[in-house]
Amino acid sequence: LALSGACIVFVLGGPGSGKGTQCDMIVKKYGFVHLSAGDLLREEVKKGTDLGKEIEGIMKEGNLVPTPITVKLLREAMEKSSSGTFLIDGFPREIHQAEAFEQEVKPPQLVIFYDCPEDVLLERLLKRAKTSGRSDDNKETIRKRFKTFLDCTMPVVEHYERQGLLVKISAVPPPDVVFKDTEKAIEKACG
Ligand code: UP5
Ligand code: MG
Repeated sequence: LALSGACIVFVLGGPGSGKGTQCDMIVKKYGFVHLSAGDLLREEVKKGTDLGKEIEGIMKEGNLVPTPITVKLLREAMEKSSSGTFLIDGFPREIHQAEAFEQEVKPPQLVIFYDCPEDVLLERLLKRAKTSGRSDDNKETIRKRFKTFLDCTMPVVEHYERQGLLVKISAVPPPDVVFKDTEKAIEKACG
């Protein structure tokens, strides 16, 4: 299979923790392929298809889109690319999704977790809301996104911690400081 030689890095963290920001910096330095599950879902919403409308409703509630949809979008995006290392940003968001991806694609080599308290996340997201145009960047949906993260995604973080694949990085300092720790994690696991 085309993806059997790929290196997978899962990039996890609460809403607004800086997953996208750090992935952009990783791409600039290392040239990896960045796939944000949220961005892929938002592209589907933009198409205005029935599937897009279903996804839109789920995201507005801060809930998780069914696993087969997200895995299919990720897989298709990966197969379009020839590169060896993939940054999978914002996925898997629950244990079942981790299992599905590992079975259908392959297990990750590294899982980065950007750790950040909720008050900092809320401030960032409300600031971004002024310009993001994201329908989930409002106080009510942000609260729901936090709850989904704690209930569903933290167990994934703990799962990979037990497997020794997790690198936990504080996402509180400015982006360039966070990136120093990101570089260390990448170079240790993928260098
Ligand atoms: N910022 C970034 N880093 C900073 C720093 N160190 N110091 C100060 N400010 C910093 O950053 C957020 C904001 O903070 C920006 O303004 C940035 O400048 C600033 P960003 O890099 O965008 O953070 P990120 O973690 O990417 O935040 P995002 O909002 O994208 O995270 P979410 O996890 O909430 O969003 P995502 O797009 O991944 O998912 C959205 C929804 O899609 C989910 O709620 C869910 O409904 C659905 N979804 C699924 O169902 N399944 C999936 O697999 C994926 C998504
Ligand atoms: Mg993002």
